Amino acid sequence: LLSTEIENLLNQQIKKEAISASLYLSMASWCDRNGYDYSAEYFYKQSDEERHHQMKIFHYVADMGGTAISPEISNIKVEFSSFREVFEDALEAEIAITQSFKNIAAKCHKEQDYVTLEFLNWFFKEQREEEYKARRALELFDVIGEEGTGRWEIDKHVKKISYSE
Ligand code: OFO
Repeated sequence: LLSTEIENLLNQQIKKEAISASLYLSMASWCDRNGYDYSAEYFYKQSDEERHHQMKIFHYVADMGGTAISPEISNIKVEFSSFREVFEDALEAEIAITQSFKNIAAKCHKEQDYVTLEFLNWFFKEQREEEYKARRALELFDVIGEEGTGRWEIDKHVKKISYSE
């Protein structure tokens, strides 16, 4: 059984994952309408993954006898001031999510909730990958540069970002 505090933290995390899914969808839409097709594809996929994270935690709470709460989401950013800003926001969001998981894990340690701690391991691995991809994307802006056909070139390379362990 989950403690009330851990259950609350997990429900907050469900909401954060839902916000991430929504934010990535918004980023995909922005890239789509601004002609960055590969990046749009990248963010559509990221959005699906976040939905998967959300559901993974949702089922965990439910399976552990808790009340999984379907979150209300509002105020998702629609406009971005530049192509680069989209990726900067993505990295910032992933770093915040990693920190959030660390806080839950710290609480689990304190309460000796080793079952939830073990469940969280999967997410730490996942975050390592997500942060890597977001950083890699941002590096493209520095390596390739945005002048001339730079942004077009960056978009093409976003397609190739992959993570190997
Ligand atoms: Fe990328 O945030 Fe979910 O876990």
